[in-house]
Amino acid sequence: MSVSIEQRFPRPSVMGVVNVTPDSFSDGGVNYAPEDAVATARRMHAEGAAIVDVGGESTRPGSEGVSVDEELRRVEPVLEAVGGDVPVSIDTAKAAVARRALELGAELVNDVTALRGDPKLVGVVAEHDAYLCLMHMRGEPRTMQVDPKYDDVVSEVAAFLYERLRFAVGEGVTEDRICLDPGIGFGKTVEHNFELLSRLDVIASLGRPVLVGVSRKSSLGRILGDPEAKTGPLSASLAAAVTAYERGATILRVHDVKEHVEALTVAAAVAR
Ligand code: HH2
Repeated sequence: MSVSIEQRFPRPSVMGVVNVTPDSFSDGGVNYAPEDAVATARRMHAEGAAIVDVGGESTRPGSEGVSVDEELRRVEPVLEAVGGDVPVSIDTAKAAVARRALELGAELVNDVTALRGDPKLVGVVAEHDAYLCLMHMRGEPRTMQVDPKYDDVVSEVAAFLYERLRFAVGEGVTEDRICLDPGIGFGKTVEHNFELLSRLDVIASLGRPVLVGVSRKSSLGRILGDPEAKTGPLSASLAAAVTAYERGATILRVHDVKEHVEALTVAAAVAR
């Protein structure tokens, strides 16, 4: 019997971010060398991360993609070194990268394209019975922040996630392996992002666990008064994570694991 994603990740669980990239918006380059990424992954696990999300392609606004070979070159040595002792998720939209990661012990595939990027990815997830995160993104990273518009961002994101959930299940992924993510910062203004966080219960009412990645995102810096901010500080990230948890988030994707585990432990004690 496989373990459902709800059982595997009790509310709240922390996902640590390890970007094996030279250009991520949030931690650009600090984990680009495999030995640094491995050390970060081990530290995050020791600090209480339920899983560590390893990615080899930046999706920051304006970024271009990287090739399969380059993405594999970045993530493979990290997965080889930690696979087995640190629970790992692979942040990729590419079937070949996901397949290799799952062979090396990854448990979850985190696809920011919600299975629209590579038609072969859904089959890889189904075949390995992996956990899957489906995220909402409007457009693609290169252009997504160019004047995003919605009539009602929350109902449009919810409808999209519901459609992608039905697609994944129709293609053979077990429903209880799937979580959903509103995609904070992916084709959204500051107002859209805060409305999604504020009405996260609508996304949670789709019946699947909700993952939220708001850590260090530019909307946090902008709400604090800098209209040009590219990132947001830790204090703001913690407030956003705790309030997302209170509105139904299960998994919080974060860069500062220790601080988020501490904040969420307190929030959970209050919620109980
Ligand atoms: N955000 C980023 C990347 N992957 N995956 C999910 N499920 N949800 C998110 O909100 C999310 C994500 C962007 O953050 P980061 O990894 O720090 O930066 P970059 O894409 O520049 O590597």
